[in-house]
Amino acid sequence: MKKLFVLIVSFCVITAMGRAQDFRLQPAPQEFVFQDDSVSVPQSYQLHAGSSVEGQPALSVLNKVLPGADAKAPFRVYVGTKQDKEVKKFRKQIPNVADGYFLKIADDCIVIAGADKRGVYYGVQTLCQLLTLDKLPVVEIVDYPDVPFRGVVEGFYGTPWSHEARMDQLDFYGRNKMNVYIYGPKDDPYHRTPNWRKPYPAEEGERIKQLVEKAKENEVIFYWAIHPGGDIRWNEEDRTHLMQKFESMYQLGVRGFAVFFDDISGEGTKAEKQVELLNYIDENFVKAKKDVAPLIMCPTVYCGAWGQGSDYLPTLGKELNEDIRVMWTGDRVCTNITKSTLDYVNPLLRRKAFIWWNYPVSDYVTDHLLLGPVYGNDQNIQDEVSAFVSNPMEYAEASKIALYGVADYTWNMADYDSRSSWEYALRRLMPLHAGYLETFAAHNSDQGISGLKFRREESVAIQPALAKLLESYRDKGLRMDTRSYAEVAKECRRIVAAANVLLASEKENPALYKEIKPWLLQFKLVGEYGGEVLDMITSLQAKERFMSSYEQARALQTLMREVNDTYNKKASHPGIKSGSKHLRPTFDALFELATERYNKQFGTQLDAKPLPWEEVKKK
Ligand code: 14T
Repeated sequence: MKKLFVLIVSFCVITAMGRAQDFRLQPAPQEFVFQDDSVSVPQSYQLHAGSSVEGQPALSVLNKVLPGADAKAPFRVYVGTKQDKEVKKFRKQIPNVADGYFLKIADDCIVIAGADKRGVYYGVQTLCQLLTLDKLPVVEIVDYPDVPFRGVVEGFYGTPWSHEARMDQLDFYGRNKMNVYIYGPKDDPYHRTPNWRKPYPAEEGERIKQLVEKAKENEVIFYWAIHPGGDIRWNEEDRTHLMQKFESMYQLGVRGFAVFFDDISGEGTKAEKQVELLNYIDENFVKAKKDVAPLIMCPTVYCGAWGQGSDYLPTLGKELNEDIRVMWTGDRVCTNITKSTLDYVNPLLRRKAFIWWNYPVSDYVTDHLLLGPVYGNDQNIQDEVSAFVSNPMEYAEASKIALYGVADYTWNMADYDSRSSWEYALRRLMPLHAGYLETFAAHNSDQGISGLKFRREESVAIQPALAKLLESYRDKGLRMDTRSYAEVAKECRRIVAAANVLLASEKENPALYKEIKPWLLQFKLVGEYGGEVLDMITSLQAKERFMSSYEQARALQTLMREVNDTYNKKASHPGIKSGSKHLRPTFDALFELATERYNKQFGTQLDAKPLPWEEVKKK
């Protein structure tokens, strides 16, 4: 049913395009037919643009990537929405889904026909991706999103993103077909208690204006969220404060509003009071303005783990105006989104949940980077959610590794492939050194033990060898599994090489470099440590060699602690962890075993206990 078109697979693009081995359209389109043929990129063309796209972002991007509009050129480009006569002939091919589009590339024309303006914009974005090839493939694409609203909620604790990072993110969302950005950083005082009642100082207001402009250029809805629940009084005065704050944001150009009631206690948590306020805002502000997007609320009970069986969610479900969107993080604060959590919450809310996915947010494990693939969310929930937004890390550039995945997953769930989506992201972030970045990301993805109990895979490819090496060395000493030994040794060299290359590649992606540098320093030490530990276990008989590796390994333990103690000090979980799920624990265990064996053999008393990342706190 889904693939209406015969799918002549994408290697046709590859063969037609020569060098484009890694070429991939992402987010993956829903339906496409590539002919085994290609056309040169038109140097000039007759533009037939419908009136509904005049002055719209779709056209300005098109003009940028395809300059050379010329009334006399033989090649034609038709652009418009289904209302426009310019694309009338193709009306039947336009999907009847918001943000959908039909894109056709033929030897004499290009057609970009959208269900709406944003659909046209996305058609142009797909064309932009195809324009990275030397020649354009002859193709027809029918494409539309599975989830109507896709994007990001800047909703973490810790240092909010910089203005520059946000500007860059909005461009990134446009390119990746994400259409919402919700501004709600916990540590902006004007978002939350104490200053939610006050308008922004002029300079900060100016920046918000710029963000709104930038969002518009990228067909992104800029939502501004307020978090009043910490000290709100349910009286007319505070209601007026809130309305005035929203009005001041409206004056700055904001056309999307949200109210967050998460992580509070006391007065602010009362469902009836929240409902009364939200319905009031909905009727007297959102709907009264006529040009404001649907109101979003984050409930106090925002996941299954908070208050099962209370009246809170049913009250929201029954009393909230039906246009108000209600956020939900799943069965727990940080977890994958399943069909079953939606089967639970949607009937209570009497609407489709607006998913706030707490990944790759790392504010509860700030000593870890979460750079792994996006996986684990059910791939059949497109009809049960009204939106799906990701709460990222305070590291905007590094968060893109996950956000590429979220954009791909929310656009086309059934076809989502976490591994290829992740590899695409790594190539986009560091095209010249993607393989090195992959090594780093593969070993920096798990949160470690935390109160929120969300874990990710880490060191997936080498983990079996690590386990086999440790087990066989424990049981059989030097008659251990030599193949695993060799694999692990190779991986240690790969780690050091990746760290060195990335540390020397600041220019390729300066923003990313700045964010991940302390973890690169730590990662390099982990690789070197592994190498020394491997030397220890094969030099048990050779006293001098063993002692030299032992001392190196000890020194590296100290240096790893030093990096952990030096960087990222103000964080809630200070320090720098790398390879903490499998690499470091395996190396520590091997270190301990080898040292104990040496002690036994030579009657020495070398300290066999590895120095942990940090001093273990006494209770
Ligand atoms: F609004 C909610 F959906 C939500 O997730 N709120 C916060 C969010 O700002 C934060 O980034 C996220 C991850 O830490 O989780 C929520 O905050 C918590 C929740 C906890 F249970 C912070 C610490 C907790 F122990």
